[in-house]
Amino acid sequence: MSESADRASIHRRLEAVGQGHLLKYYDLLPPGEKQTLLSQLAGLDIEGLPALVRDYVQNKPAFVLPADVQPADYYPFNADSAARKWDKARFRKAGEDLLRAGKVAAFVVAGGQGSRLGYEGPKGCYPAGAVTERPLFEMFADQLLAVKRKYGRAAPWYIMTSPLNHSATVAFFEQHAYFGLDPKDVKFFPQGVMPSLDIKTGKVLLAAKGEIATNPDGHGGAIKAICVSGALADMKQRGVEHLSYFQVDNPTVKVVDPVFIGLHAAAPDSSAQMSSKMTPKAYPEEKVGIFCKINGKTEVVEYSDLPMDLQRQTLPDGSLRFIAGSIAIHIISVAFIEKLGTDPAFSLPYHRAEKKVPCIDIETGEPINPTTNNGVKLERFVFDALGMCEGGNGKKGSIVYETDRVEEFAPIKNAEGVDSPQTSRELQTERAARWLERAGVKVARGADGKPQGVLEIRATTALEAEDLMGQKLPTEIAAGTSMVL
Ligand code: UD2
Repeated sequence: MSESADRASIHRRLEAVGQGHLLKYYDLLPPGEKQTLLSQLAGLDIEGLPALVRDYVQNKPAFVLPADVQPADYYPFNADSAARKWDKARFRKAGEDLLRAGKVAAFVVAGGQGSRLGYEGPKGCYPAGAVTERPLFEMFADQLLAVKRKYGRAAPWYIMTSPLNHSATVAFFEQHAYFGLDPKDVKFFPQGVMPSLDIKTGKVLLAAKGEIATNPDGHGGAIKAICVSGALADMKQRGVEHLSYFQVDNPTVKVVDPVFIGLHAAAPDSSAQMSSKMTPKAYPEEKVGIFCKINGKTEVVEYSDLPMDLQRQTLPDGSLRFIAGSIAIHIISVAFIEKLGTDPAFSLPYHRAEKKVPCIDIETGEPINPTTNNGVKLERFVFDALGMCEGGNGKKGSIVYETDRVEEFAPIKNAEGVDSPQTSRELQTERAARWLERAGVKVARGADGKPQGVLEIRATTALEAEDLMGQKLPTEIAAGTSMVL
């Protein structure tokens, strides 16, 4: 079809849904930009826009808490706990066998915009090592180098980017020679985007005269993106059966954890479709999703949707009843992704967020840098797929495994305060100190119990505390030491 026929047909479709303004500046654009705008518009679900505007701009979806909401069951970190005894060694072996057989891949979602941190560029490039300031991506790559050495088999690494940071992410890996990984084991693919909508009118915002404003479609976009990008075919061709899913902002995450993989794949109550890690909430108001059992199925309820009286409820021992906070670490089976992502009827719900979206004024064409929220962004969340796992009601379902916050949750989200580079450095140091103390090293701690220095243990030195045993270590770490092992 000719460009003018393309334009005419898209214009008709846009006019029919009240979005004709998107072509207002079309005739003024240079030829290349005309084509780019038409392709961007052709990729939009134009006929789906009125429903989105009605449901998420003119109205706000109301969350209705189901009647039967219980705390989710979980495998406690301490496998000898009276609440639930389980055989950690057995599941570790099951997970290690899968790693040795090449059936596990690492999967990081790195398509987010990282606006809270105020860092320009892909968040994975952020300097995160407590002492070395190595970028997040390098910290994960180090783990994968160590995993290959330990299990004799490389775990491939899938990296979900977004169209907004894809080339910058790939260029970063190329500049750093893939941090020593074999490039054929590192696969990048971009997630989809959603148009950003004007908060008052529901009109799609224009980022420029020739470009609509979009946002990545949420980490839930991963399921479709894996299927359509060729990543699924690559996984199947390699024989990968399970994806170890994590977020780009957490430098201490275990990129692959044999115990968790083993539980997911082999626990009697696991559907082996999608499993999750949790840490006990630090306090009732902590802003993390909460694992609940809804009509017998494990699901995450957003903190803002669980009534505060439930969040504050305690058990006789004083602990929180709804204690299982989501730290966004999952194992997802490739078969589950294929089942969902290739089903035409599959979709995850949208979640609405009000944001400041730079755009142009449709009337004048002048750029606007808003100081208050002017846009609605729609995102899908991957944990909404948990309720789609088969089982529940006593049958096999989705399992949750407790982990220790210091061991694997030191996220960098904000420039200052909670979940900041400073708190992450402290947590990385605390974890290193614990590992060293377990290996018999004396670490100087202050009156507040915190290590008096900054410590970092590279994953290539130790993936877990046990890996330090038998290594040549200092006998003592004095106050004020800044040390990398
Ligand atoms: C997420 C969880 C929260 C808790 C916390 C733990 C949600 C909605 N909330 O909060 O419950 O588990 O993490 O750290 O998930 N991303 C993409 N594409 C997108 C959007 C995000 O890849 O379109 C990635 C992003 O790059 C990052 C991760 O998803 O790796 C988390 O994104 P976030 O910063 O929006 O989530 P956060 O910290 O609000």
